[in-house]
Amino acid sequence: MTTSTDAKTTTPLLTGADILVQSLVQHGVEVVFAYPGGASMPLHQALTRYSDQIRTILPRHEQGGSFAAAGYARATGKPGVCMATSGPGATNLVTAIADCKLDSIPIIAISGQVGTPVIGTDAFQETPIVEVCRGISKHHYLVTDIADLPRIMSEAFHIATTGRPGPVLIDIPKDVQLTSTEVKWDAKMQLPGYRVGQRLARAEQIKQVAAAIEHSKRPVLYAGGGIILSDASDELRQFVETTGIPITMTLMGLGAYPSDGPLSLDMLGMHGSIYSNYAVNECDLLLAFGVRFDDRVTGNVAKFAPNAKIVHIDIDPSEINKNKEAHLPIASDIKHALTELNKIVKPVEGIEPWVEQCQHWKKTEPLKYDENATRILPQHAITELSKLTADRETIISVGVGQHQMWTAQFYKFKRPRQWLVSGGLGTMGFGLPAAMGAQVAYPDALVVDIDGDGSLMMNIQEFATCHCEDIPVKVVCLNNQHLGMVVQWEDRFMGGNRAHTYLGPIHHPEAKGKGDGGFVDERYPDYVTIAQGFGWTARTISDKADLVPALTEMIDHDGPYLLDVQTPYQEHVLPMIPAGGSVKDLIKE
Ligand SMILES: Cc1ncc(C[n+]2csc(CCOP(=O)(O)OP(=O)(O)O)c2C)c(N)n1
Ligand SMILES: [Mg+2]
Repeated sequence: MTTSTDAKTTTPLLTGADILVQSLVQHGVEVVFAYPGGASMPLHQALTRYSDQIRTILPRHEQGGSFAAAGYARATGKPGVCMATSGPGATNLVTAIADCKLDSIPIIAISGQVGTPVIGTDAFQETPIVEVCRGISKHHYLVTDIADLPRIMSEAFHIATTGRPGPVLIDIPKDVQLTSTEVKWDAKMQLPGYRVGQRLARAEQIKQVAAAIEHSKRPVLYAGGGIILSDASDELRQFVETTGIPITMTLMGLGAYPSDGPLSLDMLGMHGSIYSNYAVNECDLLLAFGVRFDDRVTGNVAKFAPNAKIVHIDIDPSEINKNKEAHLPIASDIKHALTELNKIVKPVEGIEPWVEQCQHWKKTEPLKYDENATRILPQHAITELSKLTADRETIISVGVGQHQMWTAQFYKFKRPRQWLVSGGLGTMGFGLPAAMGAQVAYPDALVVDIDGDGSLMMNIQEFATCHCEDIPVKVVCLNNQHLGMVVQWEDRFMGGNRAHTYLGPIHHPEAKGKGDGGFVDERYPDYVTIAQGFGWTARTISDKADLVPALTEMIDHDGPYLLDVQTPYQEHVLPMIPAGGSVKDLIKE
């Protein structure tokens, strides 16, 4: 946090809007994704006065802007900032705020509000956005006095980025934006109940963990998004290397340890690898680091790691013993805990047979698909993209559905913050704007949104933002003409009855599941024409032989590029442990 005493002497009077924007500058903000309206126009006017210090990007929908802020935050670790007007603008931020809450992503969402004299009167474009977001934000402010603004800004950035990170909403009425005051930048934060600094594992707790490791014969490390959020990937790698313990990662934890690393068991859970789920099922010690025992990981929680002693380390004490009771519960920053553990742990004696067993499962039950299929299978497209981009700085985002799970399975992530996924909320429409935000942070990186045809549609208007703001995002649309993941559940659990999961015209036989079961050539909509209409370069392919050349063309292209890949819809994401099930319910075929 920066405080400026100069400002006190040189700018005696500043408007609320200028205080807010100047405060963003002081907090190191480089970019704001902001869509204007009546109640936020003074903020936008102020943004133009600081345009040499902050880039303001106009998204084409506030949901796009807020997911771009989230993508920026996920890719950089720095807080992302988005802004909207009151009423409909503010409610359009709600989904991304909820998304960031569930995935612990630091964003600052700023909304204009109607003037303080009319708050509560159902004034034009009034929504009580603080009330709406109470349960889905880490914290929230309605600024009623301009004098509070510098303190609120400091608190908001502090809360968003410390402890377990999360979204903070600042709702600022128009009259507070317009009024002027002599600023006191050095206002102290007033957060008496917020004491994140204490969450560090104590020396005796670290010793207990080390002892548990020493006595185990079949340990498994279950690592999650907390590793990435606390910037503890290096410490984690060192820990794995020293101890020799096999590691599996959650959807949010992918990249914490390289998927091609010698001890990687890849992702666990509902669509995780068979070998990771076997390993967790049979381990005698589960080291749950920066995770929350999400139901998509555990299935039937009573049957999850049934024979294991459980060490759970997480920064948020409310996660400890929430879903699964831990034998060694520790509320701590995981980077600190790993740093301390690394000082005392040794190679675990006698785990060789266990490591061999894990390698055996990995070899005999790999993640797989039909490599000889005549059509382009989505898994194949992802595998080829992974190979083609392995040696360059690449960031991958996804929508939600089958394509998301296949990307988690088949893209070889090597480093933290390379993988942008809406994990907890599972929000379709996340992929394109998240990629946009990451690309703004890293203009020279290759940023690819591997999307589903359904998900892409949900924020497709951001094609315009990418074109107009020179954001050279690439999109690989795995187009199966269906809401594939829902189709998969229809096929597996509902007798294949199609219930509004076909994305083409309703008179097509496929809409009722009455197709001939073959490859469906008709595609609706025409994504290539749409993308071209937005100024993108675009191409569609359906022949397998075209895949690698087309991916290469996309990667080498200078600006935004859409590659529409026509895939069959009959593929299922496997393996699968049905919701609420356990390893014994695992579906392999
Ligand atoms: C905003 C939102 N609405 C609905 C869902 C439920 N849902 C989960 S996956 C899915 C299908 C996604 O289809 P698509 O993007 O084409 O991906 P595919 O599964 O075909 O790869 C749906 C409707 C969701 N996750 N998010
Ligand atoms: Mg689809």
